[in-house]
Amino acid sequence: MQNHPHLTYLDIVSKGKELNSFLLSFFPNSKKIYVKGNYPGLKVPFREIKVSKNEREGSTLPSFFYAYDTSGSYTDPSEGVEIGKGLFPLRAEWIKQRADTEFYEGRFKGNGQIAAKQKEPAFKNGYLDPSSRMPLRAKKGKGVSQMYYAKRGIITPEMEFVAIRENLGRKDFSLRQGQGPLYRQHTGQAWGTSIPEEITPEFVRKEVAAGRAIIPSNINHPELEPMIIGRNFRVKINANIGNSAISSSMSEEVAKLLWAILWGADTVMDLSTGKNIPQIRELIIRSSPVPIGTVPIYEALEKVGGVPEELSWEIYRDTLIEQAEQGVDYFTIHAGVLLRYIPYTINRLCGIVSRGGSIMAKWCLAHHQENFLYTHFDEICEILKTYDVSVSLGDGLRPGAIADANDKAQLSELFTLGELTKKAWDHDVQVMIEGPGHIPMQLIKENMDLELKHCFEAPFYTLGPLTTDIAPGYDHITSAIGAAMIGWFGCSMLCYVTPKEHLGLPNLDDVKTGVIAYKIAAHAADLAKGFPGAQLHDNFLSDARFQFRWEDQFNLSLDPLTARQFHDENLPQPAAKNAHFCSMCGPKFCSMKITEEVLSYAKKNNLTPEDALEEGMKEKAEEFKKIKNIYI
Ligand code: IRN
Ligand code: FE2
Repeated sequence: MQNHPHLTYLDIVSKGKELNSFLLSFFPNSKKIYVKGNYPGLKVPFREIKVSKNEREGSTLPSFFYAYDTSGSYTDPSEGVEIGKGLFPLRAEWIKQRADTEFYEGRFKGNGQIAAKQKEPAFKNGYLDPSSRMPLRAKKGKGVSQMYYAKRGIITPEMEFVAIRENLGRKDFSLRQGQGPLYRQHTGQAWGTSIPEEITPEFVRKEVAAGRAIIPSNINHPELEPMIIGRNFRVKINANIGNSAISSSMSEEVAKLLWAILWGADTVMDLSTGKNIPQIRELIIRSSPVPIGTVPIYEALEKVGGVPEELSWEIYRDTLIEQAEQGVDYFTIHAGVLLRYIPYTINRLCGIVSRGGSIMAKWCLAHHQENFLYTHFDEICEILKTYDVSVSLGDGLRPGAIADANDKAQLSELFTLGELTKKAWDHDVQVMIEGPGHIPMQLIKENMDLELKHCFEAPFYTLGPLTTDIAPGYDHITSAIGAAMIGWFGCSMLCYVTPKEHLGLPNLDDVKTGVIAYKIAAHAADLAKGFPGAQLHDNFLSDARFQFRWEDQFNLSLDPLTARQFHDENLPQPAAKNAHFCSMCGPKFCSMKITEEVLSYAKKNNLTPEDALEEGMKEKAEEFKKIKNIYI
């Protein structure tokens, strides 16, 4: 990106105590604030963006805007977070209070040995001592998942936390009580959804109980700041990170995690293959305030030397338990790739493009047996419910070319995912459904409608979709178009695609570009759905733009430093920050400046705005006539 062309992961991981100020420097005039809940000690983070005094007459707009904040305590200077130290385990007490779990000696010994004969892990100044880490599991006969509690009418602190988080810009902040254009909000079209004016903990509970939303929150990830994925909530985005056999290191992946959440990733998936998978994951989970997802079949495959035929249920099961003990919040499981569907992919232009899907297809064909993820699905659910790991049912047969969109292989798998959804719900396991892929625009809505119908409204989580295949190097754009559409139609989470898609492993710049492209798609969808409060951000920025409050315009944007740099390329002088024009049109041709003049003309001459426009335009016409040879 423009403002840090040579940023490498070392620039992030070597910051030490300066990490906070370094990360905060990308958001001038912003500070971390917390909104308290009813549950003792519960506080929900937001990023407050301070704006200068509003000059609009009669404006009651406050001088701050609260943005949804995914960056955790990395942007809270009072926390003194450093890489490797781990985060404060804010959920530890909530989980303990439920009295439904027990510590036990787990399998993972990657980051120091578990102290012998200890009953509980040790904490130093409130922080977990990594060398004493022990996993938690459900006590025998107890349910621990958010869905378990939701179905029984119980509101958890996690539910209250997400309710406050989603209520941004609503009554809590008294931002919608004003009058005039700043408060104007378009009505949206939320296809088949019913988003309430106020999101209450009880509304959250109902959505989770119905399976329409999930709160991925493994009991072994106490550092997590809970978030919700469902179509009656803000559209979320996921960023994929992870090393491959040939590229990238452990600290590089942690740098990507911090970078992704700084720019707004709501969840992060660690797709590491190659060496040190458990060690990388441990560092990522302990450092992450957002839910972490994985595709466990990748690690299982690594264990058998990369030969899919050698995979077995036992190896896979052990991998699931190890990852659940570490605190992975959701697993992608390709249980819908059935043996009989594989022949449907033969005549495709691009065959099977899912990594997990192709591994399972190879196993099924080699053994001529049904997919063991499908045949052992109940046992998988038994494991997931012990730790409250959510399942993301993988789309192993998604289309990988525009020509293959919505074909028999893809849709057959979708119907099977619906069948598995019901099974998981019987175990109180939280479910979301993965979707495509490569889909032309006219076929996107059908995907959403079929998913809702056949998967009983479980949240949809799609990869893009890419709306054309002709732009390698720009697939964050080809896919953000599809992502915005499907988000509007009801998709709950959008898996980002970076400019490196189909070409190579993304670096830090690609991660940022991908996250910002998807923040745009998700927010555009929230606007179109008429999500209460979403448009307020736009109104704040539009207002700053119209009043030529340049600094505010930069600071309110998704990427303030880039916006500022683009502006400064032509007009670097400090005085230009107050100028009522920019270098795009220059002082004489700025439409906003002209309108501003029209309005003040009206005031001076006691005209209605319509008269003024007429009068003002006549005057402007005269002015224009005086400027000669403007095109030469
Ligand atoms: C999301 C929707 N469909 C696929 N995804 C993501 O793609 C999935 O969650 C994972 O992060 C990534 C790669 O999955 P495959 O290729 O193993 O299916
Ligand atoms: Fe692709």
